[in-house]
Amino acid sequence: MLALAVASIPSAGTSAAAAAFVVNSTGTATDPRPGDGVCATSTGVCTLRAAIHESNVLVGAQTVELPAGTYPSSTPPGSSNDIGKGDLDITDGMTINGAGAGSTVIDGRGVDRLLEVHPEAGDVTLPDLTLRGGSHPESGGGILTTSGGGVTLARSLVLDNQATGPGERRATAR
Ligand SMILES: [Ca+2]
Ligand SMILES: [Ca+2]
Repeated sequence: MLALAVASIPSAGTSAAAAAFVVNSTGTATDPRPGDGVCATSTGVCTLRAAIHESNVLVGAQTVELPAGTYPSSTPPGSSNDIGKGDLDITDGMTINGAGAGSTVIDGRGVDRLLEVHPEAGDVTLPDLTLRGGSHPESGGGILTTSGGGVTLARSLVLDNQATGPGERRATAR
């Protein structure tokens, strides 16, 4: 019986917990080596954009930890699917975890929408943060998703985002 009890202990062969990338900069640089498991810009910090860039390329769903602070999301010019410009393009499942809607803010500063969740992204979860200041001339002022997965907001606020395209006006009129 003792031997059986020992044998029933779960093996350690299950996959390790998904990596968490902790953002430590309010900069907007990308990660020059995405997919190596390390979130680092060319100057060695981890920006929100670099963390998303790394998580997009690294296989599996990672968590981006976004401590209290205000993080600019968008860099000019807007309306780009280049990871280095415009909104933050999400192409893989991930969680972007804030420290609370009152303390962690992603701010579009009116440059572009904040997040674009692409068709291949799968499930994206956005707990405990505020998404504000997004603007887009067509659609998705705050978040645009074309993913078949879910975009889940939990205890998060979406404030002061606007889109001004015809589709948005039609949607609003309904
Ligand atoms: Ca990297
Ligand atoms: Ca990933």
